[in-house]
Order: sequence, then C-alpha cells, then structure tokens
Amino acid sequence: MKKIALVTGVTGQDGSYLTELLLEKGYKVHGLLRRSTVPIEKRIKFDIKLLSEIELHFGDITDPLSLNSIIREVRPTEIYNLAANTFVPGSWEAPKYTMETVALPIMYIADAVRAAKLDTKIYQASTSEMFSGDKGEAPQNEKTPMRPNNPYGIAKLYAHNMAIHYRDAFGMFICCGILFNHESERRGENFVTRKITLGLARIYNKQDHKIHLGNLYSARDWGYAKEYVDCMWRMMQRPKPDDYIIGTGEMHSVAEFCEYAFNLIGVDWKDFIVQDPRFLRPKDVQYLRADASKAKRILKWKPEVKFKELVEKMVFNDLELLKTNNELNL
Ligand code: NAP
Ligand code: F7E
Repeated sequence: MKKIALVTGVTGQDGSYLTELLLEKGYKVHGLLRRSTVPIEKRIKFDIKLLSEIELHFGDITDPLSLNSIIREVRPTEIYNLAANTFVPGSWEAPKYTMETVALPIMYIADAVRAAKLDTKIYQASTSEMFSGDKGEAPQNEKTPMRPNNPYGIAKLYAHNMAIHYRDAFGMFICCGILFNHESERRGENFVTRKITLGLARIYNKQDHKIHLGNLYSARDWGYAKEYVDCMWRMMQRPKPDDYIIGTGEMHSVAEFCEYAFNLIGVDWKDFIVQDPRFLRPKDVQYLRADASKAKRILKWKPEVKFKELVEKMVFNDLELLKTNNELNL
C-alpha cells in the first residue's frame, strides 16, 4: 500500500527537499500550509510542477484543532514536523510566539495521533541550538548535556523532551533528529550563509558595496540540506524510534565562510564585510560541531557535501540567480 506522509513546514527549505524525496520514493504527500496573502507559487521552494502532485491543507501549527482534523482526514503513515519559527534572533523578539510555534506543536500532533488511534510514525525536528556551544564542549553527541542559549533552543528542547516522553510513556514511534546547521540554494535569506552569498552576488553585480554582519567568530558545522532530509527518512524506517545527531563533523567560523566565498570571485572578504552591532545577539552559541558517529553506524548515513563544496554551490547559485533577476525578489 502507498505510504502517506504529512509534512508540516512544507514551504521551507527542508520541507521542500523532503517533499521531493518522498515523492521520489512513491509516497502520497500531504503538506500543512498556513494562509498568507502571498500566493503559494511565490512561497514554495520546489519545482512548481510538484504542486500538482501533493495535497495541501490550510491550517496552522499553533492550532491543535486544525492539526487534529487534518490528521484524522489524512491518516498519515508518517508525519514530519518541520514547521517552526526558525530564525534565532526572532525568538528574542517574540518569545511567547516562539514557544507556541516551536515547543507545543509536537504535543498537539502526538495527541491527535493517539486520539485517532493511529500508529503513525512521527519525526520531530530537533536542533543543535539545544546545546550551549561553550568552548571545549564540541564535538557534541547524543549524550552531551543540553543547555540552550536562546528562546528558540529552549523551546526546541521542550519539544525534544516531550517527544521522548510520549515515546517512553505511550510507546509511540517518535524520532528526534538533532540536526546541525544545514544550508542550500533554498536557505532563507536572513540566515548568515545565504546573507553572505546573496550579498556577494549583489556586490559582484555592482548593486551593493558591503555586507553588514554580527559575530564573525562563532563557528558552525554546516552541511547540505538535501542530504539531511534523507536522514530524517532513514530514521523513520528503523524498526525502533531513536534520536540521532546529524552533521558533517567539520566546524568553520563565519569569517572562514566569508573568506572562502569571496576567494571564489577573486577578492579579499575584508574589503566587503562590515561588523555591525545591530546583528549581534544577546548571547550567541559559539562552537557547534557534530559527532554523528551513531547516525553513520546505524543509519549508514555519510555526508558527501562538505564546507567548500557547500559554499561553492551557494555562491554560484546566487551569482546565476542575480544574472537572470536583476531585481532579486525571493
Ligand atoms: P524554514 O525554511 O524556516 O521553514 C520553516 C517552515 O515552517 C516554513 O514552511 C513556514 O511556513 C513554516 N511555519 C512557520 N510557522 C508556522 C505556523 N505557525 N504554521 C504552519 N507553518 C509554519 O526552516 P528549515 O530550515 O526548513 O527547518 C525545518 C525544521 O528543522 C525547523 O523546525 C527548524 O527549526 C529545524 N532545524 C533546522 C536546521 C537548519 O539548519 N536548517 C537545523 C536544525 C533544526 P511559511 O512559508 O508560512 O513561513
Ligand atoms: O547564524 C552568526 C550568528 O542565523 C549562524 C537555524 O536554522 O541553525 C540556524 O540557526 C551564526 C550565529 O543560524 C550574522 O551570530 C553573524 O552565530 O545562520 P544563523 P543559527 O542561529 O545557527 C540552527 C541549527 C537552527 O536550528 C535554526 O533554526 O552566524 N552571524 N552575523 C549572523 N547570523 C545571521 N543570521 N545574520 C548575521 O548578520
């Protein structure tokens, strides 16, 4: 029988790659979509042709009633809970809303599955932001203590613990993927990697002179999003639910990202980057590097795209994008 997946966050970076993967694997895919005045064609990140292959349901991740009725109607085999307010600085601006979109929805989903007496498997999108990132802590593995440094990480940790609790208390199949930063040509433009590659393309095209950034010395383990959604799927195919760290094992600073990106167009990054206090965080997570040995061993997963190839993919994509769209309106 055809497997049925429900993906929340279907318009996002990961939601788009995951939808493509699931369709390739023969799933019937349903997506949860919140209403907006912006037409759907402008919000989705995947090929518009795929729209006709999936079924979209209007609702909101903060509304248990809408989740309940969609789950009852769709009766999914697998639910991937990817929707969230994902931008860390936004979590200080709207901490209550962050709790509502990030912490609580996994409970609504798990309760809806229980109430409908389904044996749906659930994927919860946990994050490396649940770690403190303090010096000496990296690489982080599944046993590293979690002490988040921002409301987003705190909300994700609540959801992570709730997911584990529902798994233990009610025997539900719930996996948490503790994913480290993953980027792509579809990354939201406020995140630092895309801000740099889009800014670089504008500078190259003489539409701008500088990129204003905050902390240049925090370090991240950046991987390629398309490879990470494959891990989500792999976790859900295991006989038992579990939690897995996913990352490349390499760590680079924001400054190194700038340096390598600007090298690709043959200029010195220091001539184009301005440190701007407006982009500093009240508290930053400094060092994140994944120890993904459990995922490698059990899921047989190995990231192919490492730092340099990732930067190249993003830089060349944005140079090309600006060549064809003078007025970039993503
Ligand atoms: P993203 O591109 O920012 O996408 C977020 C998605 O959530 C969008 O589709 C957005 O819809 C949806 N959403 C937000 N609020 C919603 C609401 N109230 N109701 C329904 N949908 C809502 O994020 P991503 O990078 O794909 O990340 C996917 C998941 O993985 C997130 O849970 C994120 O926290 C987690 N994660 C990401 C990373 C990473 O490095 N990318 C690492 C670890 C964990 P709209 O189009 O309506 O805005
Ligand atoms: O910041 C520094 C900033 O916003 C990375 C989300 O997907 O990954 C993402 O969260 C680093 C931080 O990602 C700017 O201070 C410097 O140290 O790209 P980011 P993030 O905060 O790590 C995790 C795993 C998630 O789960 C989240 O949903 O870069 N930085 N200057 C800057 N960051 C931004 N955004 N803008 C700057 O100008």
